[in-house]
Amino acid sequence: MKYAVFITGAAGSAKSTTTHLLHEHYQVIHRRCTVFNLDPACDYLPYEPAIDIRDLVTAQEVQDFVQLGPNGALIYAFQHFFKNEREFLAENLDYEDDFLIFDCPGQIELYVQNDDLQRFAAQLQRKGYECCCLYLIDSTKLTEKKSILTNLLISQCVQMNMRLPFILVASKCDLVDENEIQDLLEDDCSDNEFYTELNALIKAQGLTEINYLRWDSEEAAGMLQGEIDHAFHFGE
Ligand SMILES: Nc1nc2c(ncn2[C@@H]2O[C@H](COP(=O)(O)OP(=O)(O)OP(=O)(O)O)[C@@H](O)[C@H]2O)c(=O)[nH]1
Ligand SMILES: [Mg+2]
Repeated sequence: MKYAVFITGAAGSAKSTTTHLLHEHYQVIHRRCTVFNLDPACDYLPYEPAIDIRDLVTAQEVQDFVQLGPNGALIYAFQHFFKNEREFLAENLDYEDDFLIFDCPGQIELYVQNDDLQRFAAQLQRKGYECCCLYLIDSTKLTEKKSILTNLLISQCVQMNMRLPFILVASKCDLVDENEIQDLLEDDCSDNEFYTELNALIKAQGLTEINYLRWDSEEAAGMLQGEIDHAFHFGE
């Protein structure tokens, strides 16, 4: 079998760090793993990608040639890449028993106004890849009910767009008290009717089942592997 994992989440939510963690872990457990950087705006990566969107186009190059600011340039570069390279990517990604990891950009526009990634995932599926989407939320942003609901709703936008098995992970949990987040998640916000309705919807969707990731934990990579394997029904 062949597998592809899309690592998504808002800007700074630890996508590249998680990609690196997973890549190293797969090497340790002798899984063949290929890593792709799909972020045309990043300056630094903690890993060495096999394919790097920046070798073909960077957000800075777009900014230099087109009248766009940094966010518009990132989206333009991403769309340009998929318009011109989707066939190349799909033709070159055909490794038996392989795990592909895609480190994606954080801009929500790429998921709510654009279906390049979703179409690319569908193309991989046609080539026999099982795909899943891991969505990271920076847990330091989960400090009040409003931000929890907002972040979970944004995660739903990504899930709706990607149409793949979905894994929700709260990152940077070394910086927060997980129990406080869990209490906020379970609070039914009875003093605000709109939040109460939203909360019920989010609970019904199973979105309160978040995995907590702390990079100082020895179990972090194993937890990620377990969740991804579960999404793929790996070994069943
Ligand atoms: N304390 C703490 N910091 C973390 C953790 N994971 C990542 N970071 C830090 O968070 C920052 C952002 O991490 P990245 O992995 O670059 O995040 P990203 O989502 O790839 O960021 P963009 O690509 O810019 O959207 C970096 O300074 C990391 O070192 C964690 O578990 N705990
Ligand atoms: Mg990154």
